[in-house]
Amino acid sequence: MLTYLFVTYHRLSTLQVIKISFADFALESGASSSVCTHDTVMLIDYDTSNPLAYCGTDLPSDFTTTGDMGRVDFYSDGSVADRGFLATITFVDPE
Ligand SMILES: [Ca+2]
Repeated sequence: MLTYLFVTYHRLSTLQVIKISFADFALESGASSSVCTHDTVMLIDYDTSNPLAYCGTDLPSDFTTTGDMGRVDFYSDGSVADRGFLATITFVDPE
């Protein structure tokens, strides 16, 4: 069974951007360290076209959107589950 979770963050009526910080991260690794073919977290900045994909156990760097919209996608396939992830979402002034 595949599991999908999509969470969209949209900060209304403000000039702030969205910051996503990971405190814990452990997802099933992909076929190689650079390709996530199984369980994946994707971080999407709506103002750019390059989503970032993460799997394995390396903690992703802090992610800050360009504008006021961002999305976290989580995909999990039907076998091998690891611990998952813990992230904090905050709204911050752009740098
Ligand atoms: Ca899996």
